[in-house]
Amino acid sequence: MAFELPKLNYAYNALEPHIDARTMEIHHSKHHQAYVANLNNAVTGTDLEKLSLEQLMAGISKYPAAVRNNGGGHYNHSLFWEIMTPGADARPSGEVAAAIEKELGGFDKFKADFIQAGATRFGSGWAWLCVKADGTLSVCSTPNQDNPLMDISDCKGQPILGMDVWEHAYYLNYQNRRPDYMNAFFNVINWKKVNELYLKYKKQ
Ligand code: MN3
Repeated sequence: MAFELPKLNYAYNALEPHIDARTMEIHHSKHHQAYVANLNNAVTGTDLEKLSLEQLMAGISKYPAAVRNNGGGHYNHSLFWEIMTPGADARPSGEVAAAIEKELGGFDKFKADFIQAGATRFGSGWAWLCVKADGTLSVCSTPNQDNPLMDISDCKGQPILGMDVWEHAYYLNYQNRRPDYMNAFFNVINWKKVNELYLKYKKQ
């Protein structure tokens, strides 16, 4: 079963003015599409084609770099599109909001720490909010297309929110101003979806 580019639940221009339509279109239809195509090329005809994306992530240290880079790229972007929405709430609600309050020092501290994780990731990578194995939340970042599901990651957990800090995610609209993009990202976070993912993975 070949991997496929997921459809977005909203139009390319739906996240404007925070994320512009051209960036969204290129990011989804070119960058993400390329990760999907390259992942399929890397696994087709090998034993790996029987594995799910999550299974690939869990054993990534054993697989070729093309699987790590493109499998990570496919996983990360699939989550990224889901945790953004037009008409986003400014702040989290529900149980994830309570957990952010209790475990991460409150929303303002979480936001500062999350943006700091993205700002201090040199070059390309991602900032994450994860549910760790013990069920508590953590904020961390990974380089390139790595993610917290990968066995090689020094930041491990189940990601429930991810922010792409590759230049391709913001350069057309924000040029080199990564902090402006990261602050704008907080205007499009689908907190209902993040809470849904929190409830799903906290139970495991
Ligand atoms: Mn990207």
